[in-house]
Amino acid sequence: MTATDTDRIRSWDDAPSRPTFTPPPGAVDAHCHVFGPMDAFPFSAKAKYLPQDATPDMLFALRDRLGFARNVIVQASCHGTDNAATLDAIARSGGKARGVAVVDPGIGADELTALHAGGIRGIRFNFLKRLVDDAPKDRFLDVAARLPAGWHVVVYFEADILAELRPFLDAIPVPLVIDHMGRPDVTQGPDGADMRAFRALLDSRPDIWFKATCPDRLDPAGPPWDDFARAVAPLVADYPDRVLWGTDWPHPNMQDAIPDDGALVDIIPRIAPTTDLQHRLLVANPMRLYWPDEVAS
Ligand code: 0GY
Repeated sequence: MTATDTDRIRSWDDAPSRPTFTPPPGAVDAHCHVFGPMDAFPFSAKAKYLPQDATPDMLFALRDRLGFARNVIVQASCHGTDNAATLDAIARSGGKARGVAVVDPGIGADELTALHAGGIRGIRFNFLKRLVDDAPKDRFLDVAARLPAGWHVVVYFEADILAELRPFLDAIPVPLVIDHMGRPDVTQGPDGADMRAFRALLDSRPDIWFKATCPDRLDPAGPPWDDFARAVAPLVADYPDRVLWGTDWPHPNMQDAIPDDGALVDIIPRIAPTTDLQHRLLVANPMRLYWPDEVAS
């Protein structure tokens, strides 16, 4: 191995448990990533972490093992604004994956059209300083106003900047999807300050969606992530038509606390206890957002 290979990190479990919970037919893992393979799709010079390859075949094998049918692949920050790895994974999925890109805000109409043809249905704005060097709000608003019809914007931020971000979020003229609920402190409970601020955001517009994801990132107590389940279940119950779920595989940057994907799936019935909620969370909602062409209107 070269020195570079030695430094590359692995943040996922190669042999996750099989979940006890069986997802409904057609379930969508609506937040996951691919890394590389680096030989074909090198990482960005600005990448803040250098992962081992997490390939489309690995992702699709996990999808099948966990009982899911489709994936929404979110461009990971380590690939910068070159979406080739994400597009390659979508192309290999046989129609079972769509994606969210990260673009230079100066991107032109032709490139956006090409991304649409490749299965992209949204772009991601990342405000985590440990992942990206800059997040130019003015330029983000400019590109958000030029997106192809039906696209949305995914936003990733931490709870402590939500108030500061509100004017920017309010100005985005397309639907929003908030990654990991804006990373609330789930130990505050369902009525804590972070959850109250997040609910105020959801209540401000009917077209803000969220991902009830990442107990492993949000609950410092670790599995079985009781604080996460307690804080998030009421949110899913109160906004059942605007919520998505995903594994977050290959769990970027979680190399020191790699979650078991089977255990992650088993939190679903704790945050969505009825078959009706589970169907909305895993099938109806993501299909409406990512495969509207397959949903009867
Ligand atoms: C996530 C979270 C993280 C990383 C990325 O694009 C990324 O690199 O999203 C993180 O480190 O919190 O959603 O995958």
